[in-house]
Amino acid sequence: MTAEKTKPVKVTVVGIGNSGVKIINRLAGLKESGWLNMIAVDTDAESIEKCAIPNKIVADMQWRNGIGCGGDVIKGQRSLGRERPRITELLEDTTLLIVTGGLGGGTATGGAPIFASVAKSRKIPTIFIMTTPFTLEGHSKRRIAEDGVRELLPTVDVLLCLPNDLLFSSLPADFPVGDAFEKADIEVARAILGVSEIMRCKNLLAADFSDFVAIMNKRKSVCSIGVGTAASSDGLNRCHLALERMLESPLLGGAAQMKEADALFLVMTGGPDLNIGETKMAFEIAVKFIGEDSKVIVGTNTDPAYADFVQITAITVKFDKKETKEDLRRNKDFGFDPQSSPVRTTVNHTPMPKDFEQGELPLQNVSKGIFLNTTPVNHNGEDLDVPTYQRRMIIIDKGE
Ligand SMILES: Nc1nc2c(ncn2[C@@H]2O[C@H](COP(=O)(O)OP(=O)(O)OP(=O)(O)O)[C@@H](O)[C@H]2O)c(=O)[nH]1
Ligand SMILES: [Mg+2]
Repeated sequence: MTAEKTKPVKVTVVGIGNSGVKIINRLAGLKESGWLNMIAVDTDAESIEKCAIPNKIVADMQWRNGIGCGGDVIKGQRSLGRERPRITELLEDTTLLIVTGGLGGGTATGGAPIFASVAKSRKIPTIFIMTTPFTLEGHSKRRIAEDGVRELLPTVDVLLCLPNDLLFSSLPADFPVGDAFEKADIEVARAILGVSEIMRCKNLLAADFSDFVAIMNKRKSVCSIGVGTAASSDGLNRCHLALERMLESPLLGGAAQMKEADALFLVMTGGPDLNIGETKMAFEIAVKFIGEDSKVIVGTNTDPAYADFVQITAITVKFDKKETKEDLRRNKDFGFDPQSSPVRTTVNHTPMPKDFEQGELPLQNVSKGIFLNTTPVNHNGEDLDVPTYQRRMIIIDKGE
């Protein structure tokens, strides 16, 4: 990491697919995000059209014609695969790549691994901050998201899955749907901003990004992110307020999550007016929320864009005592299991709400075609009368 330290920091944030593009749009709307290199990528021309940032591409226009992937992961994979040269060019000089989008859709689920692969070949560290589908989206979306996680896991440095259910959990039932999506997207955008600030912490920080990756990558862990902000005009003690808001952040999981953490990253960003007294006070209060044996890494940074404003980001990491990342890659059973740990799919992630698990439906949709009324031909537990593509669950790209 020594070589990186001498290079200017260039954090590239890519929003992929409809959801990713909306999040990047929200991120661009935060005035503190001006230092980030933001790129919007989608196979859907309309979504790109609506996006206000200058760096945007409609992927695979020649084959997809700007109509999106309609939930087909293979199409997403192929479309973004064809954009490899353009992606490589876009990531030029990038010090850290952050990718965001919604797992469950075709473009983001299929395309995100292409970014991971290009970044890996260019030795660019990566953080993927992906949302996972709402429970109400059903079993098939969840499966697609799980497969997406499995695909990303071997290539990325850090994968944070933010459950959409959690993003909406703090809102009352009568909250307008449109506003709820906007709020959720801002929450994800804030989390991205908070995580990227780790790259800029010059003061007090006991570790750099390589330590961050080392801690996150050590073994399977449960992570949560909380971001709190406050302006000087919000009250007498803006740091206190920001801390309170951070603790209420839906993705953090409350003070209990901090208490149980094995490691805590705490990053405070403010304008030139941020003084040492309020920084010290905020860190001292925050540290009271965590256990005695936890490793704490704190950092601060100032930027004129944060004038009269403070942002406190907490990333808690709780290691799984049993499973290492290697175990997890080998493990074929990637099902979301809210009982043993909130999400089993990711190395690094936020907790899934208890009711996320949807039971297997007793449906059998495998057709035996013309072999319907014959005695099954079984080999190694497989019914050979069922077409291979159905037994292996291969998705056939019909080129639509
Ligand atoms: N937080 C949030 N999540 C969203 C939003 N829209 C969709 N999602 C989630 O993201 C997942 C993927 O949806 P999209 O982003 O529309 O999919 P895509 O990547 O564009 O893929 P295709 O449309 O199939 O090409 C969905 O299953 C939802 O869980 C949004 O506005 N905000
Ligand atoms: Mg789309």
